[in-house]
Amino acid sequence: MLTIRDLFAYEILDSRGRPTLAVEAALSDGARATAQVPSGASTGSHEAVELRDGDPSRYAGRGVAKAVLHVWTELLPAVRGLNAEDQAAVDRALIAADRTPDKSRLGANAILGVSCAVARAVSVSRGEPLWRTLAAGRQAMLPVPMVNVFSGGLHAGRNIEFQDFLVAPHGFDRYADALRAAVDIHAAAERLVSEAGYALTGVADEGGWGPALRSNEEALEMLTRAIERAGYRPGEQVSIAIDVASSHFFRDEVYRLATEKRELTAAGMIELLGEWCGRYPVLSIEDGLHEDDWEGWTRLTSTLGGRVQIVGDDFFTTDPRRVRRGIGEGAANAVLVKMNQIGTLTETFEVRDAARAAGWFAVVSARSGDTEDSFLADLAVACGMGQIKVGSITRSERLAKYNRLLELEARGGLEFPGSSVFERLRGRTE
Ligand code: 2PG
Ligand code: MG
Repeated sequence: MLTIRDLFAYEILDSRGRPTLAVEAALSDGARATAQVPSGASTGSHEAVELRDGDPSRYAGRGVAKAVLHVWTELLPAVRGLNAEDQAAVDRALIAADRTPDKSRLGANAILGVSCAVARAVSVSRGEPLWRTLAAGRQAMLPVPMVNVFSGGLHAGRNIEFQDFLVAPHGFDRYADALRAAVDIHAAAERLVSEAGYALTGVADEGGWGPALRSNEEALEMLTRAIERAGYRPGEQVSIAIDVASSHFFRDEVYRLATEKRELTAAGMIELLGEWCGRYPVLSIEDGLHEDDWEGWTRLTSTLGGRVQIVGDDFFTTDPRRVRRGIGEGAANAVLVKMNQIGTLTETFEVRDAARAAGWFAVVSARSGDTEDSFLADLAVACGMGQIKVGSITRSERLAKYNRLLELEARGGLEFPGSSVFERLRGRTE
């Protein structure tokens, strides 16, 4: 039996220069591998707890020395000697060692680091690509990338309220061509923004442009023009996805769209999003309503869900229990899958399995604070749900994932689904 022999953990920095963990797992046959843990900024309040030291003398309290220590003192004794190829048993042992429902005692960051490092060490031991180990015989495929072009909200100093304006280049036969279209559109967007007289002094947290546009609608309008300017057909080859991240501008029961000069109720938001879906080639809306407005989400889904992907991120926090409730209530038709929101690979796959069984879409996603680890690319391939969201096409923590997918396509043997991913949405991608 291939067993876990040792773990090694240390503090590293993420793409925002904030501490996170790297964990190495060593197996009984000598195979070893390391995984790095991502970290979000626009977090959902139901996420598993990322343990931070709270010691103001180091990294303004954001150090993860305690989480690192927990890998040595508590997680290693819990998994040492276990069958490394039984990921579910390893993850169960990690969860049991923590003893809390939100992984707050040992830290979801520490737990996830171990979960991922063990999986990767198994792939090293077997001499197979990580995605194959993760897929464990399930159908795998390359994903359509959802690429950030304009950033707002917490990722860009609250210039506009919506957080991500992305392109989904689905009308292509190959992943490499889809990614190239995103690069062309990102460049065209820069030209359009400069021509319109906006200052561009750098990129936002996920590598997208973060100009102080006049409104959220202007971002949609510019993005549509950027798709055309780059020579692609909006809707047919390239659609728009938005991450509204609405919990982050919801206060006192209203959505405060300051740049739009509007304060909206849930009904108002649904109406506005519906209008914009009619006016622009929007295929996907993430977190269009507040993370606890279950009734509103059901209304949003029954209104727009036939033609638009309605994605829960902060709403579901990759929690199998919340996703199952969402399926029962028809509160969305898609889930954003972020490993560190829940803290183990097994629970991440549980979410994927629930989504697939319900006929939902699923988008495997990075965090705004990410690392040079390409694990997520293999995870997206292994999930086989055909979509990934990593941020923009600048900044190497993003490119680590995109480039890994280029490698996997170049090596052959994996299908790129293109527009067929979205065929259940009425008339959106024809
Ligand atoms: C999101 C993510 C990635 P964060 O909201 O979808 O864009 O952001 O990691 O800050 O939660
Ligand atoms: Mg989001």
